[in-house]
Amino acid sequence: MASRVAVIGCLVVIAAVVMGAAADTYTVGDSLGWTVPPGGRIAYSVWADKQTFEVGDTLVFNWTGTHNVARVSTKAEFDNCTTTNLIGSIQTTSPANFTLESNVTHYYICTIDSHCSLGQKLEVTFGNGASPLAAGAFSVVLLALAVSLLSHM
Ligand SMILES: [Cu+2]
Repeated sequence: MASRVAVIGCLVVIAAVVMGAAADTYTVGDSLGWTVPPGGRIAYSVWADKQTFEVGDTLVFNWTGTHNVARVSTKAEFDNCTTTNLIGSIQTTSPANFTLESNVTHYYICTIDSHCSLGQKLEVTFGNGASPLAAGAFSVVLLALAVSLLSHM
């Protein structure tokens, strides 16, 4: 009996860990922060390639000095550093948090002077990591297992 309780306890903990893993927070550029990168835009491409972004994750843009963060909707705007179709408002206070709310490529640029053309831009694409949906489904399976164990006690 006690072992069943322990098993159920473990399942609950595992479910909590899986649910927690479904939403991560990323500091854009890590120690570089959000700035005009010394080597051009490659800095943020390299940084983004190292991450496994998932819907529900949060990006935190940290900066000092004069910068901002604007989310643009198309690759053309991103490439040309134009802001004709902003999604939401331009964030002007650091740290600025953005949630990756859907499974589409997210584009962020700084609109100050020529910062964007100089490489202060970030493109976020989604990889093959477990989606929140998969994590949710896994949790439901664990819950069903726990309920089944309880009903046999
Ligand atoms: Cu800037």
